[in-house]
Amino acid sequence: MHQGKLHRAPRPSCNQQQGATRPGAGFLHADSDLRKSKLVTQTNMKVELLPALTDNYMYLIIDEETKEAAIVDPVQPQKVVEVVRKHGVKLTTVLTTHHHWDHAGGNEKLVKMESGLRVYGGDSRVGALTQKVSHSTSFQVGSLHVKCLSTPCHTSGHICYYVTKPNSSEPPAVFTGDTLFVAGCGKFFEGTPEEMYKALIEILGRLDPETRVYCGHEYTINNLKFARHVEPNNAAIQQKLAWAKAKYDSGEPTIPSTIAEEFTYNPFMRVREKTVQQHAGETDPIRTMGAIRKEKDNFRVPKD
Ligand SMILES: N[C@@H](CCC(=O)N[C@@H](CS)C(=O)NCC(=O)O)C(=O)O
Ligand SMILES: [Zn+2]
Ligand SMILES: [Zn+2]
Repeated sequence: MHQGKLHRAPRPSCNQQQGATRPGAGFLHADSDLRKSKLVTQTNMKVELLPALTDNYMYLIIDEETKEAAIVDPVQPQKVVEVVRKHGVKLTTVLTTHHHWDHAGGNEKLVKMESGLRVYGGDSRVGALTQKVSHSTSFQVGSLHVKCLSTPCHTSGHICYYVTKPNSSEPPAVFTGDTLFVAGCGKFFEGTPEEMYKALIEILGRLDPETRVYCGHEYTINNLKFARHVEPNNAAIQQKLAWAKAKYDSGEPTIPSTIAEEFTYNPFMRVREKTVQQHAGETDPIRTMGAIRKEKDNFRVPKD
């Protein structure tokens, strides 16, 4: 049983403008408490995955050299403050992927709880914004280097954050919000198939293939069921789905993946493949992108 076990609560879609502390939000917390956090440890950088709301993730990024930290999409500020205390690090930076309430809805409260925060984002609609960024804007979090990647489509101001440690052999990390999910992508609320093609294939697709992908939601199982519908004979999809179901059953995240892996099972990263184009009845990758996104918008996810 994979359907409805942890994700049973009804939830608003992410484009609705709501406060993260709206009345009646309590029903979401039980679900989020069943989901385990996870610490990814490298020599230079730690990433703690923090489940939030029903299926969102916040990410605490720690620079091991300076113990300075950044938080990605802190929709539940109280949880963030607790984890920052637990690690004994100095939180200086908020990285906001986009203005939707389930990502940016905690910013105002967090800046009241922790003073002196720099709040980055690519859209004036982001709450408590102090640093408006655009494509290739770069800055440091301690000794870590952060490069902003503009990926408009889900929203017009969407930013992905590419984090590296200069002169390190360890893999980089990219925080992709609602642009790239494990095995899927965000809905095209404010953009076109051409823009998502550019985001997924030309920007994210050209990062170091070993880059770890940290996305905004735990949608992996549903995404892989759609991927299987698009490419029924793709063994990478079958394998990843079996693995994701096992993870889900133990409450563990299916995140991160890598850019290289995404090219093997994510239909939106595979729009140049004949199999995906044939499914869409198209011969052009951008038209294929538009067609499969439209199909997924109306896809009824099977029980298994
Ligand atoms: N289909 C989503 C419904 C929620 C939704 O619309 N999520 C937004 C991000 S907040 C989205 O872009 N989803 C991508 C998709 O459904 O493929 C789910 O699996 O729960
Ligand atoms: Zn979202
Ligand atoms: Zn969104």
